[in-house]
Amino acid sequence: MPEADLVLLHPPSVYDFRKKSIMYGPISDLVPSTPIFEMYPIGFMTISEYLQRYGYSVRIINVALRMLKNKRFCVEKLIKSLNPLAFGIDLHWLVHAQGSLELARIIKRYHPKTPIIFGGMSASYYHQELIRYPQVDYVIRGDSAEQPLLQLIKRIGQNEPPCDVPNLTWRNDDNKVRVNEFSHIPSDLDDVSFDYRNIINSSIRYNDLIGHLPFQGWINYPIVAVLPWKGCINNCVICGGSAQYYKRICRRSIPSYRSPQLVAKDIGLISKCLKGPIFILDDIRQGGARYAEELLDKIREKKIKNHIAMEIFSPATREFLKMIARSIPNFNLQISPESHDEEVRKAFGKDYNNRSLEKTIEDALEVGCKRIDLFFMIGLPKQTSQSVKETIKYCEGLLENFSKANSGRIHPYISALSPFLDPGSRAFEDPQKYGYRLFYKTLEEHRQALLQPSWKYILSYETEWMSRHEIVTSTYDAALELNRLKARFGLLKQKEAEKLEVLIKEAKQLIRWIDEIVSIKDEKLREIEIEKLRNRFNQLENSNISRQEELRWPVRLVRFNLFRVMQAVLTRD
Ligand code: B12
Repeated sequence: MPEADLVLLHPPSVYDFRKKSIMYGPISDLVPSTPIFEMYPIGFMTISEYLQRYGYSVRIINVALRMLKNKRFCVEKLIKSLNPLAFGIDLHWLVHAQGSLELARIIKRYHPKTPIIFGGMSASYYHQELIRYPQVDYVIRGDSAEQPLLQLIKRIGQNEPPCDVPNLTWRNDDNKVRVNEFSHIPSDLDDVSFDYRNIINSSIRYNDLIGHLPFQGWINYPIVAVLPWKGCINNCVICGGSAQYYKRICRRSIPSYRSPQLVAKDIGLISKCLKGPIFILDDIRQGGARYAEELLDKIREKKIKNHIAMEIFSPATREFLKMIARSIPNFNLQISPESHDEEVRKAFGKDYNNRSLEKTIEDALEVGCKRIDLFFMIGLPKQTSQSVKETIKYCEGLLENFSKANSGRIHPYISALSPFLDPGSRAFEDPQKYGYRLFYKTLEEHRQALLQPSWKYILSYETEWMSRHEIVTSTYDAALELNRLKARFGLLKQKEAEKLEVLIKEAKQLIRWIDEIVSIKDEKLREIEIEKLRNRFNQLENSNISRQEELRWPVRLVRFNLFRVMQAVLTRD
């Protein structure tokens, strides 16, 4: 097998989760991953293509997924067998704080002289703290690592110090931390490639399909994402990808856009090979009305049959929804009102009323939207347990009001803001102002938190209005009610709802037991008692408070056009 110049590794959230007794709860309920967060950043794809363009070979290994898929898979054996110029590990999401650092430690043990490079949103935020771990040699800051990484790999190959590599934090030979200038802030996204054929190609070259897959179950549900830009113009209080984060940490005052032609081309290429849903990340109106119109026009020319899901950050006009319907026959929407309570929504940073939300739902259903997912959250400023109950009542009202036009097309979801409050968000930087109390602030505190026995203790915050305990119990209670509603309105089969009900009640019970165990003073005894619950945790594994399958948009019967996949890989057409 060819040796890669750079090996990009995606860690599990906790290493080694297979040996630990932790009740993760519903922390990953609303994303395709398991609580191990096995999905690697989409940026792995752009990094890998960019470096290859300049003559460096890159191999992606989704270590988290390989561990999930095979209980006997030996990470150390894999690490030992590799011999690249450098290793790259993502610390994009803070939930990988423990897994990423532990994986790096193992690599250092077998390859003490091979540099280890970290990158991603959390790595950028914590670069000064991260570089102090002996297993970390370099941190690339910012949202666009391709070019700095290329320069760094060149310097590593030449055995020269990377003094001129932009956006880099590193330690020199005297062990002094150096923070290079942050000067690489590309204004557009047109020089990177979101070409999934590259990943297919790489999995063939390295004979490792699983190591390249984005998450468990992807083969049956091949969803892919396209990215119109990086950055955000909104400043939601709890979001670590808000305008404030990008400005402070990535030095980006406006988003960097990918031209509508290229986004449409990305979608066209995907639809030739994959018959699964395509998710256009972010609200395309962020780029302005002309951007949205042009993108929709270009997509229309491609005559896409795949289901396409789009996010809208605020209510949309009927005109805009009609424009989407004209371009995308199978379009789906995601909206996150966060709470039914307009005051809570406003405190979150979203200033629109329920009337305009309902009008958008009504219009979208009328113009032919295939499905609308509505996301509500628990753990928000000004939100009480009572308010959460009222949110479920509001969902009931919505399902009732739209039951005729609805026919199963409205899907409400609720979950806690978990496990961590995003670093770099307004609430994280100024918790008191927004009514938050943080249990963990540094990277090391978050790393250790991930080893706590239940998600209640992993949860990094509580609010003035809800204690950590209330956030947890109210999450389970809301889920119970919402699932009953879903069964009543035919969004969940009765049997499935009953099964979920049993699991949620079991989870609540376990949370209580863990509370009792945590209060045991003797550490050894505490560990023994937690270990006794491991089987119960395992039974709950993957079965959370909602059915992840419900979140899935339809996949056409034949999920891949294998002929097209092979043709595309071989001919790049
Ligand atoms: C798209 C997205 C998702 C997609 C992920 C798609 C994917 N595979 O990447 C989905 C919806 C699945 C998702 C899920 C989650 N997300 Co999210 N997501 C985003 C969003 C909207 C955009 C991210 C983005 O633009 N990426 C841009 C792409 C092109 O680049 P990239 O992947 O970041 O990679 C570049 C750099 O980061 C860097 N880089 C990344 N990795 C590495 C590694 C190395 C070695 C190097 C050198 C560089 C490097 O270089 C890359 C190329 O330039 C942001 C919000 C925002 N507006 O930013 C939240 C955001 C990133 N998500 C967040 C969170 C918390 C999550 C979840 C943990 C939520 C949950 N509890 O379930 C999960 C984790 C999923 C998992 N890993 O299994 C937080 C992260 C806060 C934090 N610091 O931890 C954010 C900031 C906001 C939010 N709350 O949603 N998310």
